[in-house]
Amino acid sequence: MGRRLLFLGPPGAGKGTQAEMLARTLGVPHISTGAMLRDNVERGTELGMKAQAIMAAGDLVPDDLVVAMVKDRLGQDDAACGFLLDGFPRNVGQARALDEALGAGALELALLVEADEEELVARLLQRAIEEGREDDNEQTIRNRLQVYRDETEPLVGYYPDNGVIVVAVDGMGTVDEVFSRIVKALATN
Ligand code: B4P
Repeated sequence: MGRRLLFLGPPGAGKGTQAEMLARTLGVPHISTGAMLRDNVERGTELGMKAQAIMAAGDLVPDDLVVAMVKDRLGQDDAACGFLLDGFPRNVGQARALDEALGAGALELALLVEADEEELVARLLQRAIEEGREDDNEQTIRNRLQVYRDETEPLVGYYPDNGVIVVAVDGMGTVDEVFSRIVKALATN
């Protein structure tokens, strides 16, 4: 059985970047709800049409839509032997839905990647220049950070209360430096 992990952390902390590298190293699928939603927007699916304006404002797409999408993805064969969730769950309601779908004790560990707020904003503004993502503008970035504090940060308390350890990793520094910290944290947890 491969590992069953999830990444927590504010936008810009490097979750997506690190999750992709780690999933490759561990040989498990990288399941990013942000990437899946952006793919739906690009393809103009019904889900994409519902999600587009919400994502552009930096708000959370409704739980029922995201939970159905993740359940479907976790039901695919490649996720039977482990997975790495990135960007999901985003609030306590999603975390409860995931617990229900997987059954108690299925999640092993949550990695919490953190960085200073100025660094988060700088990285996302840099990505705006490089990739032109619709939600990487200053106003939306500030909203995403607020949504993170209000909705997602409570999971840092929720998981230990529900038997899943949360391991904090310093997300400052280069991508490789952060990755080594993650590998080290996993070797001892
Ligand atoms: P996400 O795609 O999850 O976007 P994010 O939180 O901004 O983080 P991301 O993973 O992209 O950034 P990262 O820190 O890796 O979500 C986008 C939107 O989708 C949400 O706002 C919401 O609307 C919707 N959504 C997604 N999941 C949802 C859910 N479960 N429920 C409801 N709605 C949901 O990296 C940022 C940048 O930093 C990158 O450009 C990277 O290259 C750079 N970077 C990384 N590490 C670095 C380092 N060490 N040094 C310098 N730069 C670095």
